[in-house]
Amino acid sequence: SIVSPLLRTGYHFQPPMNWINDPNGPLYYKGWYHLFYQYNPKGAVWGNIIWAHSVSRDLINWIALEPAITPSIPTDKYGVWSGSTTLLHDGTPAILYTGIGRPDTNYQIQNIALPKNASDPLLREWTKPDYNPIAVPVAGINATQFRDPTTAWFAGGRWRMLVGGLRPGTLRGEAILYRSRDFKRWVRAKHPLHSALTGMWECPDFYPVAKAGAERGLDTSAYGAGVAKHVLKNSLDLTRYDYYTVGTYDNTAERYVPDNPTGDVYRRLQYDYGNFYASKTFFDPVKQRRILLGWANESDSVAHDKAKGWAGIQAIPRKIWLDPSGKQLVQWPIEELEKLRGKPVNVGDKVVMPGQHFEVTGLHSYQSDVEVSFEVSSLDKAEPFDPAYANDAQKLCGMKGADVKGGVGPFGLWVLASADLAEKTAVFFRVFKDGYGGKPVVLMCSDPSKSSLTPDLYKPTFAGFVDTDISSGKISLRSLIDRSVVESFGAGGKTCILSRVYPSMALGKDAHLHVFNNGATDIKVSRLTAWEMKKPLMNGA
Ligand code: DQQ
Repeated sequence: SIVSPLLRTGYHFQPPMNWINDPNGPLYYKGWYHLFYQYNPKGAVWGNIIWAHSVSRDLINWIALEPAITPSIPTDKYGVWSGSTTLLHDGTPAILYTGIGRPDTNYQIQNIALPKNASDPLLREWTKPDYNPIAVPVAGINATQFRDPTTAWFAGGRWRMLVGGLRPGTLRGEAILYRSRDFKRWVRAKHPLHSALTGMWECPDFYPVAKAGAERGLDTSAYGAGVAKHVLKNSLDLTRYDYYTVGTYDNTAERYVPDNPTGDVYRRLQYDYGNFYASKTFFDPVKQRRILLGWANESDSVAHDKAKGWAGIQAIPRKIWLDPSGKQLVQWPIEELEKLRGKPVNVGDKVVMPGQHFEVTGLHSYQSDVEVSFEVSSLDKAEPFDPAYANDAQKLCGMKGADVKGGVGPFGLWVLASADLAEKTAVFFRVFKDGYGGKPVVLMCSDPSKSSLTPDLYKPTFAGFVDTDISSGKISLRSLIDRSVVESFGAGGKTCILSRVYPSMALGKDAHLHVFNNGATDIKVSRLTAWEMKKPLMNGA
């Protein structure tokens, strides 16, 4: 079948062509934001991976540079995989990354690269010092599950960093801890920083956060006064989601203890409940914030990826901080994104009765940013919550999709909808009563089951619970719509879902936007604002 060029995203990060995956080593340096990423220069499938490199003044407009790291030494000859950047004491950035050292086995080794010329703000050339490698898979380490070094932090006279791993012969994923005095010679600690029976931990990330509700970010080495908690994230190879815990880090004992001891296995927190993986944060010293970047793979077939000539995008950079509850993080698209907004279209004080919907007109919504504030008139008709689904939002939403009538909700947006509504992606809430402690439970879903008439697409339903107090009836939703991606933020960024969809009719100017209510209770749109989004500089494409 023919793959429409209108499915190529407009303001989400991507190179002009070919395959991309994990964001690598993001940092701010001498006036520029740098993003490296896993890239196949030869095609739209994973393989031949190198570190491609782009720079930006605002994390929205991107300029592509020459690749930063390519295979060249014995310890990275067969692949340069994911890693991170650390600013050394003299301000020089250092890249730690995983190299593949043997042709046939994915034998993994940690390496370091340094700028050839640290006075170049664009950091165009990188060298690999001769003291490479810095960490090899000795006994006790699974050599093929040992990768993705973190940004290092400095504590008590030593640098520390984590490498993701899987304990040999077990299902125990771990964050293997290393220390170094000089950033050259690294010694493995006896104990991993943390571990759990979850399978391999890819792309760990570890950082401090300021007090609950404070939006400012902290340098990765911050410790003590001003640090409320630490966050540990890992990307689970088995489920392909990014999970995190909030907890306490003791840098003398070299231990991290999650606040919720079962948080690794039950009611696990995810950065995003959709298509978002191998993410990484960095501290932005300019705006004193921590920024999260994550990879969104295609949900399209490999044949389509090849026909399109590209696969993979990066999510919109998100500011990330500790929620006022202290129990979870909150994320919000960086404010620079708002520069792309065109003229706003406003709807206010509009009631949507049970079974009704209305179209938001006056803009082309295929490349847009939509913010809505809903008000639920009453929670009386909310369906009872079945505790069997307490740990399985996705299953619940799979059963109770956008077309399944409910009590309070489903209500929300139909985005990328065709004129006849045969195609539409639903992003919505559904409220249940009698959850934990008798409180209502809010479910947020992204339901792509009707997103396209194209056959054989992978159309996973994504869902997460929203830990918000809905007793006032109020809840908000923001969706970044960009041709084949819908990136949504529920309740001010408490729950996020990125979804890839491939409409066959709801393309370009034929895509429509609606508000719908399939519940039995009136829903008021107290305010909706929608903006068409301009196209930024995107790596020359
Ligand atoms: N992708 C990289 C690995 C990492 C995985 C290889 C996560 O380093 O573990 O491209 O998507």
